[in-house]
Amino acid sequence: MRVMKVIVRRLAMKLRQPFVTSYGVEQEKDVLLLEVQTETPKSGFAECVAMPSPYYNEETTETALYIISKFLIPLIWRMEWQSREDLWTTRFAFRSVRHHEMAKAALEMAVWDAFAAEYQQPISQLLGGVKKEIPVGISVGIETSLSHLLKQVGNYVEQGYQRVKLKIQPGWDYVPLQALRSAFPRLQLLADANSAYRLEDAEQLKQLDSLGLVMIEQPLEPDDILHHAQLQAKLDTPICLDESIRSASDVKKAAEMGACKVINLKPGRVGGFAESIEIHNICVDNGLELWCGGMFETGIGRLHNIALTSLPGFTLPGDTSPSDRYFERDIINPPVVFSRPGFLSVDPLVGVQERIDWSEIERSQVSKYVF
Ligand code: OSB
Ligand code: MG
Repeated sequence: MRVMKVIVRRLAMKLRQPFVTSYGVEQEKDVLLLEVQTETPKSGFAECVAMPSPYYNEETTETALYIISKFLIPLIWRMEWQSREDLWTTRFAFRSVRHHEMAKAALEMAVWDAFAAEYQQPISQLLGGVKKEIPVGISVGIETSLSHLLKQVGNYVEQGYQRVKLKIQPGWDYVPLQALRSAFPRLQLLADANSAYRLEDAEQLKQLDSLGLVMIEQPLEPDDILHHAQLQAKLDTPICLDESIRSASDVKKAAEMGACKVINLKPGRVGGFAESIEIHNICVDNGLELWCGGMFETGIGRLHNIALTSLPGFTLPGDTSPSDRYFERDIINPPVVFSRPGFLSVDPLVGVQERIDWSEIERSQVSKYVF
């Protein structure tokens, strides 16, 4: 398989409701959607998880667009993929570009998706997936009202979500978590701080130990694996790393240092599927719990995350909620829905092309670049 053409579409998709985290508010989903066309021709798709502002990490939609068009696409023309093993060469070719994992992931995953279409193999099977159905959790943004939060979470629990993740920051942590714990004593509950704390806040975070959280996600700064290890030594609650993990090598370092017990894997954050499989294997070998996170993906990224979650080492429900969590209308048809409350089935899809809703893509498209 060779790639003859790359089409980059930029879409603006309305979110159902603004999503608030410790780093800011998202109103609209700014999507870079990549399509790679092969000789046959078949098309592979993937979306970039970079956001408009550099608050989650330093990449943005604009930097990703620049890196993809100026540095990554030129590397693709010389490549050829004939076997599943060849899919690891994309990641290798991209190594000359430092970091920019979100930009790399978009193109790398589009190549995997094209390979699935070209050789008519389910993407989940290509990745090494075994599960037919996966459990799902939900991520809840920062709220101002406790009663509204309780109502909202009650609604999610009723819908069947298998666990609830609450975004926290100093001033919005113990009180809402404690309220959720007393309202839902047996709920799998976790907190995501998106790096809003410092090691000096250890005592404040230690208070959360009494709430039986399944984990606390990314309490400290992204580059600070060392202090996460020091914090983990003080906490009973397992630490989960999200922003700190950009590569398999980061997972190895975190495991060696005892910086966490859980990994939130987002293929779009670590440079794509090949790196994700390696991370999965390291987690299995080191006894780290693993789940698949999300970045408000459209159905295309969602289907890819679900396919990845079908690998055996994903031990906990992910943030791979159905399409209607964020979008009134998704760009895939049918949208992602529960197979039964709290679960999603793994579609044996030979590339997401089968489920693309072109009318929705056209409706939300703001620009298009052809390479
Ligand atoms: O920290 O996990 C995060 C969304 C965007 C960026 C970072 C994060 C999130 C979420 C929502 O928590 C996950 C989702 O439902 O897609
Ligand atoms: Mg997170």
